[in-house]
Amino acid sequence: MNKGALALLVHGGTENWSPERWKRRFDEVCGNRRVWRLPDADCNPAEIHYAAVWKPAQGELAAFPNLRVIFNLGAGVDALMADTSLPKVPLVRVAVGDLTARMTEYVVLHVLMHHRQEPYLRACQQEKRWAPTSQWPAGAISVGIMGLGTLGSDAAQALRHLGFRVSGWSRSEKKIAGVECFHGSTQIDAFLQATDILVCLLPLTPDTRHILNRGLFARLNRNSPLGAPVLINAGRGGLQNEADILACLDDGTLGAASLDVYAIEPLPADSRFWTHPKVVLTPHNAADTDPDEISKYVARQIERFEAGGALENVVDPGRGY
Ligand code: NDP
Ligand code: OXD
Repeated sequence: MNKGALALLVHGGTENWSPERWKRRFDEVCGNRRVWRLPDADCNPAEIHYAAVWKPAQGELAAFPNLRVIFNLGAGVDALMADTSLPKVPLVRVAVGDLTARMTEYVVLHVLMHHRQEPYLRACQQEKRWAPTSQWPAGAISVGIMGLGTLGSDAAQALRHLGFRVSGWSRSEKKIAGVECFHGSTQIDAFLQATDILVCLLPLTPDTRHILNRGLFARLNRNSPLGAPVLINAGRGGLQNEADILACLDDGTLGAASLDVYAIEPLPADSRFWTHPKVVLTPHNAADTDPDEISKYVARQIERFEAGGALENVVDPGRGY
């Protein structure tokens, strides 16, 4: 197979998604393959065989008639799946150790933050108030992870090593040492009833949209040392019903929430999440994709594909992830 040119379409809008930064990395790892940073008036769309993208505009990829593979530069492909004109070529997503390790750091940080009552302790510090509360061991807390894929299974293992009781829920059956695994709609109730801290690492698909709602929060365990269940969502904003989260925090159905993702990003200035005393908020940076590692991952996959090998981490369009 002849060497095809690669088009880079990066529209993240944040420092990590600076198109210049990605272009430099791809130039370094692509040898003599032509890398176009688009838009570029000199680029002939017919010469583009590969596209490496983050948040391309709807319809933007349909402009390349000879595309062979699309590489999403992140793990979640929901934005691409929503593009009805997406070319019917393999779509590859990111699944690399660096991204996984970053997400596990985020999950461990936030589980520990709630387990060790950090928001309360920081409030005490602000008020110069010496008011220790009793602590409990990690083994007294059950963390339930929705999504036992690349990210969820790694976070589960890390939490288990810290001594938490860990369970997980996925679409298909799983076996992970030391983790109680539930799957499908028939086992979700049992999963939720045992969960004190709910971590969501699901992809956003038609099946999972707004899955984090009042009906689900009401089924979480209410008898843990934490007092009320805690939600941690680093999957996608579309997974959560935001009005339900706020109402459930206000009426005590939820004790606290760590949120990294939102229905509208950047989070609008008038969102109550910004100032809610029970919300720990981060700006969709639980796990940044690192241009160094990801550009090498894409370049390796293209080399192998052109040599007749198989692509890895190809999205199943039927499942949507
Ligand atoms: P994977 O595809 O590896 O795993 C997805 C998991 O979700 C699988 O276990 C899958 O089940 C499960 N799942 C999917 N649909 C359902 C369903 N309807 N019911 C039950 N379980 C379901 O994805 P990753 O772990 O790599 O990533 C997960 C998500 O994390 C991404 O899609 C992205 O949205 C988000 N993300 C967020 C980041 C951030 O910075 N906030 C960074 C990176 C990713 P099964 O195993 O049976 O297929
Ligand atoms: C991703 C993300 O999906 O950063 O990789 O959100």
